Amino acid sequence: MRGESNDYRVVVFGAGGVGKSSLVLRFVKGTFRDTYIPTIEDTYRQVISCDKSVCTLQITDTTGSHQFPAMQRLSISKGHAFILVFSVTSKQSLEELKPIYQQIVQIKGSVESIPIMLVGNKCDETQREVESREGEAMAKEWKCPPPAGAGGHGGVTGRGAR
Ligand SMILES: Nc1nc2c(ncn2[C@@H]2O[C@H](COP(=O)(O)OP(=O)(O)OP(=O)(O)O)[C@@H](O)[C@H]2O)c(=O)[nH]1
Ligand SMILES: [Mg+2]
Repeated sequence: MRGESNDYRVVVFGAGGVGKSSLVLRFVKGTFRDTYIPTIEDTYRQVISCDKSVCTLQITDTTGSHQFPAMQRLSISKGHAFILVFSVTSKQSLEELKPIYQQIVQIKGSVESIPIMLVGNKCDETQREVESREGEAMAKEWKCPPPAGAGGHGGVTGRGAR
């Protein structure tokens, strides 16, 4: 966790409908819904204990539509860590993460000290377009930790985050 301020901001990016809000709501409220309500932008605050101190974790759930580039830039500037979500049912959704990653690199200067996690969601679906190894290759290229959930535990949304 970051030093003095104890305020830690995580931003969730990804194409429309990949399941960003589902992941965030599962984490924050423990719920899952089947209905799809597109997000403009939502922020959740949680007070958590980390390394024996109390921190405020602020999670920003962004829009998957590319209508608000200024909001995207602002979220990147303010963010300390990033979760990049794609759906394993859509190769396009993995492609759409590339310009977002590039913009993080551009705005932050260097991503060496910035935690970035790649999440392949909807792995419960049978119509797969992205294989695990493709996600893993992308994670390696971007120096992210291995894709979340790899190793076979239950998933994050309660459906199929991996
Ligand atoms: N099968 C399956 N469906 C999921 C999963 N996660 C989310 N969904 C469904 O996918 C749809 C879109 O989920 P959202 O979480 O709203 O997607 P989003 O990325 O926040 O979309 P935007 O806010 O428009 O960018 C909803 O109908 C969810 O129920 C999953 O792991 N598996
Ligand atoms: Mg959403």
